[in-house]
Amino acid sequence: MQSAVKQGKQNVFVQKSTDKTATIGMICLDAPPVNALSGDKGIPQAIAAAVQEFDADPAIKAIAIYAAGRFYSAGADIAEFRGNPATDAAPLRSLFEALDASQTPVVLAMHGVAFGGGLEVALAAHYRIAEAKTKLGLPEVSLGLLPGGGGTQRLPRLIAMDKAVEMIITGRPVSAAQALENGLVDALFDGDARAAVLDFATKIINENKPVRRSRDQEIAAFDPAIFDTTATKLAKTAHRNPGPMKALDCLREAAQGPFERSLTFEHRAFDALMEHPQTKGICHAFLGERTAVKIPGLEGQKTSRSMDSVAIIGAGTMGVGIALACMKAGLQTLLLDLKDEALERARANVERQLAGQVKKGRLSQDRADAQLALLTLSTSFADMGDADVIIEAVFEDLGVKESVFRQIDAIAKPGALLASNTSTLDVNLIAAFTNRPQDVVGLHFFSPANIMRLLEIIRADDTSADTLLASAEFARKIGKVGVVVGVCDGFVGNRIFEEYLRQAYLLLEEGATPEDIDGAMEQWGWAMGALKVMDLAGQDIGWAIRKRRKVEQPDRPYSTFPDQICELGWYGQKTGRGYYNYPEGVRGGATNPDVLPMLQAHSIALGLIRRTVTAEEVVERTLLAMINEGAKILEEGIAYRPVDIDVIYLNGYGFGRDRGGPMFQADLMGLKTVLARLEELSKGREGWALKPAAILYRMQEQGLSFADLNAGKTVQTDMQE
Ligand code: 3H9
Repeated sequence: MQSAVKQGKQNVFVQKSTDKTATIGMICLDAPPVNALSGDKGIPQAIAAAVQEFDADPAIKAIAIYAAGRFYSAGADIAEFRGNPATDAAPLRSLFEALDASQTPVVLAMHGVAFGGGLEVALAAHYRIAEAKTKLGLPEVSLGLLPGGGGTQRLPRLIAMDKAVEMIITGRPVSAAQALENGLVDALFDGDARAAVLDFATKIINENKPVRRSRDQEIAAFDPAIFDTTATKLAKTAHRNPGPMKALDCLREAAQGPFERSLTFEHRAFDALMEHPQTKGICHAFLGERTAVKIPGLEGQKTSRSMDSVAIIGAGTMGVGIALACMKAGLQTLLLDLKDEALERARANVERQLAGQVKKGRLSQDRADAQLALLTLSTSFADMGDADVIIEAVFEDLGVKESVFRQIDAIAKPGALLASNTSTLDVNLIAAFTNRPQDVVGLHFFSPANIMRLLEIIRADDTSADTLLASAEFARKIGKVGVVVGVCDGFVGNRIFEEYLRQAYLLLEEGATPEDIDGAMEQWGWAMGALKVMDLAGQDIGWAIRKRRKVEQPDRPYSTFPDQICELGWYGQKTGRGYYNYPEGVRGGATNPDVLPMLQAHSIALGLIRRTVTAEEVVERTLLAMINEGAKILEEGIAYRPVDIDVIYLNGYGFGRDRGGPMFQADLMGLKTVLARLEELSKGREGWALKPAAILYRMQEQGLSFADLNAGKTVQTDMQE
């Protein structure tokens, strides 16, 4: 067999493979890391050109497409979705046209992952084969999109309509075995994709198989009721993600045909979604989560430390949550506490939580047992000497932390990662309790620590680069989104949350009810309104912070209304009463009828005439407060990039994924509007709290958006100018 007749562009390699029987045109996609079909890199264009060139060559009897690397393809390049559908989608669409036009049979081999546009290229090929472990999917709806490369039109021509609806509407991939069974692929293979595609192409030549275009196939008979029943199911979530319902419309059109007409319908629907602000928000979230975990200046570097065992000091709720997360990741987990009773309670809690997961079918009994076997409990601090990572999760008091860190310093092995789970204290002070401040970092988990994906990694002044890399690796290992931030009161998340809450409380005083506030936020996209969050977290925690603030920041007064709630002992869910009542069996809380009269009296005492507060006002004021504080955080260098703040809010605070995060929202509003609204509001009641951050003015002068800062542009200071 001869080969390597011709080599093509950078990420697409073409060659002819000739044996006794025939010549096959080979096209190999090689674009690490995920073989995304980047139009900017000319990938779909190069494949299309190769298909056309091979098709024009009478010696070539079949065209074979396959990919090199970890897997076949993750689909279109999401980073190139700039909201300009005419140009963003054009290169891929030309490739589908080239495949449809080919008079030479095209065979395509998939391995590992075949997603989105990648699978759509396969659907447009004439024969498809998949390596036995491949996952095949059209996950576009999870980005707020729909398969816009003919996927909604070709898939139901290859597999039954109900299966196509299921795959496209849920975005869930199918296994290679399922794909074979439902007719999505023609054969499975083991091993090398190049060899397999060559074999299959040789076979179709030998068997004289024809060109077989999916577009020409008939949709098999099905029950049309599937569209209405699916639409009813989707109606509940359509306001959060427009993709699935639009995809369903395209499938409905496919059933009407003809292909060309319904394909145009699909393209238009896809193009409209590309410009939809919620779709943009979801795509920003996807890429943001992969950006925010990278530490500027340390990209591509790895720690040499091992991260296989962890010791957690403090067996309270947080300690148990962290332990569960570590056990799930397969780490040897040692839970330490001074008291046997605390450890007994912790073990019972761990067992209860694992049993709960088994009962819900989320975990097998075997895996639960295996996780439990990783847990050791001890009252002896000496046992933590071998741990790779030590996490302190004790009472939030500097004196207590000092005593714990002095013991850690005495016992921990050299090179161990020493972490505090403090949410409020200065990590520099904590690091100074040890003789190895370079190894000390803050790891701020969010409750429940085994569920919430966010981990704020707090770099203190002396934290070494390798300690940051080790912390990022640890976060990745236990399935968290680890975002590095600097030291300040509340770090990034809680510092912004405080300003957001301040506005919610001011609005309560001005006329809103808790239901007005939470209803507006939840309708807009938050998983839970601010006041319900406080009821869930425990009002006493916020009360303690406000008492501290009163002393530390007397010039930044807080509403005293939440204090009145706390004085009554209404700490929220744990006491059965807070802003809401929590009777047995009522999920999410019921109206607390005593709150409104209390608010009315409070407003009178402040000399305020209560007014109607609209949902728009609630959303705008709280969001502007977040954006403004986020801007200050960037100005101070506490967060590296605006997208880090977005990712913190998406993963730790229930900010709606379709809303992309507060800084993304600022760009949607436009800096001019943000500044104008902040200036206006800063003239009003307690306006000091919304005085625009200086950086916002500089950004406006220099024509910069937050997206520009994410892309690496910097804001010039006056000194630099
Ligand atoms: C589409 O196809 C539209 C078409 O229907 C119509 C067109 C007309 N693009 O997740 P990982 C990057 S829409 C660009 O950490 P894993 C990612 O940012 C697309 N970049 O790896 C990261 O970058 P970095 C439909 C992408 O092994 C790196 O690759 N497709 C894309 O855990 C590694 O990613 C999807 O929705 C992309 N499509 O998981 C699939 N995908 O190196 C989305 C990844 O800078 N992707 N990157 O950190 C995935 O589900 C996972 O990435 C995958 C790999 C399972 C593929």
